[in-house]
Amino acid sequence: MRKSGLIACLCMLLWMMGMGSTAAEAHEMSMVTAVKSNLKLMLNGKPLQVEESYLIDNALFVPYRAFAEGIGAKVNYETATRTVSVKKDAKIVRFQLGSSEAMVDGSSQMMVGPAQIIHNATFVHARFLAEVFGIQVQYDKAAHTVNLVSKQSSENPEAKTYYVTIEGFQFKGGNITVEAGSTIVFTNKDKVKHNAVAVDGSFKLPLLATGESGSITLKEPGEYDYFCELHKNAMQATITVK
Ligand SMILES: [Cu+2]
Repeated sequence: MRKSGLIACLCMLLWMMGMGSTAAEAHEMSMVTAVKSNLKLMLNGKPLQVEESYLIDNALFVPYRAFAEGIGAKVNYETATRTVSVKKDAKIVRFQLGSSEAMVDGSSQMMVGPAQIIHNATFVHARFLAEVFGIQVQYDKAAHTVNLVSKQSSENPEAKTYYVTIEGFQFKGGNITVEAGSTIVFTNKDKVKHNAVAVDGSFKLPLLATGESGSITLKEPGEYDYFCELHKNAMQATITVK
């Protein structure tokens, strides 16, 4: 009776030790190096959906396929060499799973970390994959949002990015003159929701909650009178595109 109890105890102990080490390894893999991220991704003011994202050493890693397709690129995976190709316009980026080296149109560039598998999906550094295709990346800490702003290749090289703060029921910096093709990022700092809607219907931002941002890109020269849908009388401004 006593002996069998001791053996049972020993077995239990060995089993727990075994469990302990696998749990620790799993912990190291999934928790220490990659932390699940709750950052939102916005592309030109519209949400870019990815199933999951992770922070690895404070760098945002996203599932490469959803992200690449979201920014308008085409992806291909070659199983034999474990190589991912991402193509957008005339540019091709290739990288191998587990490697930090990427080939951009045939020339080598280093990424902050390797493309890697987390929970059966392959993740890659979001900023790298965006910037390599000329997409600007802005991190809005307050809004927990990463804003991606793409430029069309046909666009005016003079085009810039402007920022309008919505605060105190006003479009601060909202009466502006911008170069054709410029992007205007609106950020709401009020406790109530606001948006920006063009009188002529050429743009309409969704209602932005506190800390949220949305952006528009204006390509056609002209005067764009706009207002906030919820506070039409109090909030009006004009963007001039030259
Ligand atoms: Cu408003």
